[in-house]
Amino acid sequence: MAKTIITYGTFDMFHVGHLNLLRRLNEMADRVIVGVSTDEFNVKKGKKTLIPYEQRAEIVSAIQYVDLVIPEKSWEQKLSDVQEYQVDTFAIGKDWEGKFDFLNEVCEVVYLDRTDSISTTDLKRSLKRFLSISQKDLSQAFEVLEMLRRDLS
Ligand code: C2G
Repeated sequence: MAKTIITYGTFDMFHVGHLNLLRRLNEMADRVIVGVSTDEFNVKKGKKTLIPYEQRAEIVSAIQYVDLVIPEKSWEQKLSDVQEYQVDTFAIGKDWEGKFDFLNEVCEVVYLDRTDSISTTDLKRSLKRFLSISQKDLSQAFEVLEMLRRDLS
């Protein structure tokens, strides 16, 4: 019997942590379904995203490990999704450990190790730092790099 697994997430600024999780799901089942949080639902989650839902869903559905992308619009939809898609396993990163144990009534629940040292929050922080560098400092930095390049060549 083909095994179906489901997960949910925002997947904003898609990175290797997201990819590793989806690859793990693909190793655990025959069919991988991903609920991508809509922009409206992220507002309810208190999350601001850089990439709009349509693009995040398109990126996730283009990942070879993913068979189906559905919109995640509410916290409550998981129970009905498990029934609708005849899901065997619900899996998500350990940052949600224990939060979805109630799903044990209808399917297996698995919390997976996260990929260390990468997160959308950190990427946003680095971007903010990078963008906060003044034009003057940036051009000075480039001048120094240019001088170094000339000295080394
Ligand atoms: N993840 C990971 N390693 C990282 C970063 C993220 O394994 N370094 C995993 C998370 O644990 C999660 C998935 O990637 O399982 C997607 O992460 P987010 O986009 O941050 O998802 P989140 O906003 O937490 O949404 O109903 C559940 C929510 O939709 C989860």
